[in-house]
Amino acid sequence: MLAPTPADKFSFGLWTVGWRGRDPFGDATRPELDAVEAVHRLAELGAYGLTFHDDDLFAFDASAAERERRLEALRKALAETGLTVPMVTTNLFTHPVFKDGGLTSNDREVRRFALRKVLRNVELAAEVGARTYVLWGGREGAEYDSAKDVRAALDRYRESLNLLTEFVRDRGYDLRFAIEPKPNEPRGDILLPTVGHALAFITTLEHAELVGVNPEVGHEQMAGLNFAHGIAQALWQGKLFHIDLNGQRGVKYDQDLVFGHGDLMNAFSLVDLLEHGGPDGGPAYDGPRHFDYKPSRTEDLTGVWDSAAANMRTYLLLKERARAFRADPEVRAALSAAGVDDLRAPTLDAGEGYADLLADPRAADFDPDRAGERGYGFVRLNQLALEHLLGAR
Ligand code: GLO
Ligand code: NI
Ligand code: NI
Ligand code: NI
Repeated sequence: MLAPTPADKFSFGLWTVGWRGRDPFGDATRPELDAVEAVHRLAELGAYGLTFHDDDLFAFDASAAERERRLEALRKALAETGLTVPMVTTNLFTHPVFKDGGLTSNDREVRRFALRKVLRNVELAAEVGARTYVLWGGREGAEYDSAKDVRAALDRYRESLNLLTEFVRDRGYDLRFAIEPKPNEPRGDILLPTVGHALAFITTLEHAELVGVNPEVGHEQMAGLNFAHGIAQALWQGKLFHIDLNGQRGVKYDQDLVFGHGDLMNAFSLVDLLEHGGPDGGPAYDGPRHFDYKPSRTEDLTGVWDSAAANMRTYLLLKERARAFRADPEVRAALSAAGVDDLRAPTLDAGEGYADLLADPRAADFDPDRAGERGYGFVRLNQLALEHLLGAR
């Protein structure tokens, strides 16, 4: 039960286990990891998918022959292991050309170059059978308010997304886009900083049905937000196309810790939500459980694979704990005492309008002072959750 299998749909970015530990203050602490080796190790550990940026696989300026050579090696490793590529993404952040962004750079020629880079890689994504194309706009933003016309930048973002959805429709690709919000880092302020901003932006697109979100645990927590709440809203709007799981401890730089090594209580609620849907059942999430973490810089290669395994094991432990939480009759009683089920009843009767509500003959019976005395028992419910999480029940 705690041994991951492909049915669990765990996937990893090639840039995660492949991270060499280079940070703004220090050099790499680990050797380069070959994509073929990564595929084999991840498959052995029980993962089902590998994801990558174009530049993770071949150098930014690789020749066509070099690209093909790398791709062929990857295809072979995938065929040998049965690992899939559920998602592909573009690197629009490493090369200096993207210092002011890709799709929203102030430089029009840079924007055209960035769009071509994405289009070419979307072709590759379709070829390797990916169903989701992630757009993380790490450089789309600014450090200085006067340096970026945010409204024009959003126009350009929209223009790009409209072009991309037209492209996949024309080509008949079975591929949807997922925007990954992040509040800051590497830019001082990044456009579409939270799940909420991205969901609102998506409603303005020509083919909004092809665009959803790829929220990352740490990114929302860097903005001080409740990740599980953001995911609940994305599910509610049918927009949770993909997810980046990791750990973050509070409002600070992007830590990319192992899943669960940050806010464990919220990770518990998250797994409960992803696996079971709301308290009444659906809608749950059936896409890849994708880990976007970084094996800490202190780790050697053994530590890399230990940390990869830790992500999956923690997820499965939380899944088991969430199942026990839901099955506990005391929890069910506490949920009902807390009124959690009652929120699902519409506030108005069928066919009732504001006039009926205002004229409700029972209105005089409601005593706000008495209602204000009610204790909801939320703390007791939360303690039950914590005890299940700790394995104390
Ligand atoms: C950085 C992001 C980044 C994206 C990746 C996929 O903080 O999390 O790793 O997830 O580029 O588009
Ligand atoms: Ni991230
Ligand atoms: Ni992160
Ligand atoms: Ni991410």
